[in-house]
Amino acid sequence: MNTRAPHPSAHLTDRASQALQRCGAPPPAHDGSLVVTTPIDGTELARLHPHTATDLDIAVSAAADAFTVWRAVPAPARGRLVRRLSELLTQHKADLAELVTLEAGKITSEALGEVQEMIDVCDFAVGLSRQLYGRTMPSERAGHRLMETWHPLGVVGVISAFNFPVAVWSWNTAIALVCGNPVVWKPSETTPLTALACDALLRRAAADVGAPDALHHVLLGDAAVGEALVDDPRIALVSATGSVRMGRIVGPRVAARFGRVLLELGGNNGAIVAPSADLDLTVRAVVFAAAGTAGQRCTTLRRLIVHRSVADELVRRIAAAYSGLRVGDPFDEGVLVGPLISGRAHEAMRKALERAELDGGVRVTGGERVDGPGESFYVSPALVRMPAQTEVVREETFAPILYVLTYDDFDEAIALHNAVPQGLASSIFTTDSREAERFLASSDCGIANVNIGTSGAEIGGAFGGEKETGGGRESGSDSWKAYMRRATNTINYSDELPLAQGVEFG
Ligand code: UN1
Repeated sequence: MNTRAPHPSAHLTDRASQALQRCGAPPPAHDGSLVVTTPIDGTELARLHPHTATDLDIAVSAAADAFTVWRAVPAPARGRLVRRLSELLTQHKADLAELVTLEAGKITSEALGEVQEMIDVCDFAVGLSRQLYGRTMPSERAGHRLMETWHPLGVVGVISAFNFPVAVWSWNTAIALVCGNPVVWKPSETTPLTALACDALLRRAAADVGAPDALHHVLLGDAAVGEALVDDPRIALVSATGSVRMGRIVGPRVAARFGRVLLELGGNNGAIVAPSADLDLTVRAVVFAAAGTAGQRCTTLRRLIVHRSVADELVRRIAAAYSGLRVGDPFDEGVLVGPLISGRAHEAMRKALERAELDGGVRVTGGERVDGPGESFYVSPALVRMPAQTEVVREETFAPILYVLTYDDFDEAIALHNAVPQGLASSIFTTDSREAERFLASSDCGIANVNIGTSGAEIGGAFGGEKETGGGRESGSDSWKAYMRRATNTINYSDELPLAQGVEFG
């Protein structure tokens, strides 16, 4: 394993503060109770003041007031705000990426990619602002028109996770804004500075185009703030990204007040590798999908289901590629695997590996802690051959562990693939088009790919998954419909009053 210990860095605190201020936010506080550290070496970046339930109440009522103004602004004019945000994100791409690296530990290229994802979704939303199409349907009655129209929904509450601290916010916010909705955002406690930077940029965009300032609010704090958001009847839609455990709480609570919910929960993503697969391409795709972002994407590849005839060779080649991966300081050029987010994440990885070995799994490579400075948790990505899809394989462990299973028969591969509770992303590697099509028709995931990995989706498609992943769809395609209210309109332009279904009344 080619590793390199990151250098201890007292200047990371200054870097965070400067990047934040370049985005137009005030310098971060250092006297609050929300302690922000970097996973790079554990350095304290800030001590922020968490918000209270009263702050939430004030923010939601300001957002609700802003809604009454914003919903009356024509959608293409709302698009101007998002276009300005896109420009500011482009100008501050490096600043935001720096904060993402500092708070989430992503390597620079992936951090920049995440900001690019924000810019892309803004551009998409601007186009959408002229395309919030409804349909017209033929009315069964003469002199009548039947149509549907889409209207702003209300305040959208966004709860986001540490691993995509800004992109997931932007998917929700860019779309919500063009749909006519204000946003109240509770970011992960781990990544509040990136959230404050986004808030500053959006407020500046709003000022530049004359949109209400109260369209956007960030609420920092722990689960209690999230819970208050979930229970607030003024929040029309709660869009929450995080664990299945969190979704089990959020879903029923929002449903109990008949609010709308959009859940983006765990993934336990699998890829099938068929005998005809192009192995050079497969190895590259697998290594990025399984080891990239240190295994901390919801789309990370966690299960590889390989035909017995190619399994030994593929495992050998992945292991060889893993041995060339540099683990270390995500700011360093050449490093491809940054730190795990916390000691807890490391503990979860360690335990999962232990359980896999008890189940008869054989660790081919990786899974060791790699030296890093201060309080940090660097690991080498693990590759584990499993005799069966045991319980630990069916769970999502948010760390770089790739379990390898073998199959003999294609139906068996599909059955194994679908036999997990989660349903986010999936792939097949094959050059047999029949197999590819059968896989696309059979994968029970929201995302199913051919000859590319499970992670790194473009924003133009709808993003989300089935089963325990929660069923929500965000970002592209027609995901915007979740952020709007549909009305069916029947207009009578005749001077008769025929009743539908031929009913006579009087
Ligand atoms: C997530 O991990 O929460 O497809 C989102 C991807 C990214 C988004 C991941 N575009 O990997």
